[in-house]
Amino acid sequence: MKIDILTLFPEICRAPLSESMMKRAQENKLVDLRIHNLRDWTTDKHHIVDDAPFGGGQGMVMKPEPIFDAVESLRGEGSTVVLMTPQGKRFTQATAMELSQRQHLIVICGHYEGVDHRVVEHLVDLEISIGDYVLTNGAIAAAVLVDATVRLLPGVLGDEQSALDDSFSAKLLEAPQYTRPSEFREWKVPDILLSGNHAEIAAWRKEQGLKRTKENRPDLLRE
Ligand code: JBZ
Repeated sequence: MKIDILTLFPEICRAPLSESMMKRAQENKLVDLRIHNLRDWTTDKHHIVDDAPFGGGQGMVMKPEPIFDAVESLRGEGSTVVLMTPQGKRFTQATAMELSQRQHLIVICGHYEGVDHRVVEHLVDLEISIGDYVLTNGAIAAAVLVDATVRLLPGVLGDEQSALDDSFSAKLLEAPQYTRPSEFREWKVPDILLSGNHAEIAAWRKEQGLKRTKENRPDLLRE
């Protein structure tokens, strides 16, 4: 899979996508990830990427020309153009699974107050938001989307089973985990986990997962 990220702040995406599993996915050629500075597609002397909104209002809006030029220079037959925006559809595990089937993603990061709407109307295939909270910067959202998508590519996870085992694929939260020491500051690990009885451990985990889901994410049980 090929992924191009377009942002005014490439360093914000670079670090989180250059470690651990994402690093290995790139080294193993499972994903070809390129992070571009949108300013590279400006043609004016001052490399201007934003301007005041028509109709008035606070802040600045991203100009369409560098975004169109960048996407048109990068896109091909199998490209999907995604815009990270608070006005987008909510990103879920199902979205990550769909995106992981695409050949080529071009991810445009929103900055400032937003992007000229002609980008949405005439260039973008999907408008996506990672959640209902306010970010200053679409590059943070893009790093989240790319991480969640790339880890689903065949060969990226060490254990092929672990993608299917995850909370949001199973629609139930995971049970608590413990490691050594079995006693820490007088707090003991549940006896059952030290018992070696795998059937009872599995039943305990199921029950604990359900309990946590009821407490923390009752919305998952109503879906
Ligand atoms: C996103 C203006 O640029 C932004 C600002 C916030 C923001 C995005 C882009 S994308 N939040 C999200 O996915 O939640």
